[in-house]
Amino acid sequence: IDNALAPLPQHRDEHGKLRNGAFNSRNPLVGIIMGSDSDLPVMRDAAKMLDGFEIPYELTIVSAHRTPDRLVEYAKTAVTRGLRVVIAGAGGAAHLPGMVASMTALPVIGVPVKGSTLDGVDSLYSIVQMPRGIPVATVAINNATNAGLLAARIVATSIPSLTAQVETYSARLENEVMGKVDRLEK
Ligand code: RP5
Repeated sequence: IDNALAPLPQHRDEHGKLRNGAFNSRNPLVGIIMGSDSDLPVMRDAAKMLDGFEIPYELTIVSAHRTPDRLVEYAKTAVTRGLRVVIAGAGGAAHLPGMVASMTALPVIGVPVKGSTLDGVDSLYSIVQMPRGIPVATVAINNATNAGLLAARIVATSIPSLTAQVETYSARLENEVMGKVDRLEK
């Protein structure tokens, strides 16, 4: 799927590495960000889901409190860089999704990442309890798979072939369950 709206990445350094302001792979439609690399084992499920639908995405670390300037740059350039939706995962006092949502008109999906204490309820409450006016669509704790799926559904609103793929995915789930029902009832 091609993103006609997206500009090319702004710059690479001398080693060919993408640098601040050029967060992406080629013409991504979805931005996947997380507060720390420790969130990656959870957040890579969102990437896997998008890979399955062949939706281009970028994936990087943006910390609301450790790299606040990077957060502002990321959020404020998200629309002009061609993204259609941002998935933001964070743990603890998880303000990353809400802060991104405050600086972009794009839909933001928050993934509460379970930390070593409080079973992820801290992250869930931090993300789901956004005050009036700045929405974050929150998925279940550690459920980056659903975040990827929701992002695919959002992108599909403007790409009909993708809608068919999402429907096929759901049909496959239904078939799996019905196969189990058949075996159980034999
Ligand atoms: C948050 O703090 C991150 O999103 C992560 O879930 C949590 C812990 O980060 P690390 O201490 O592992 O870098 O900002």
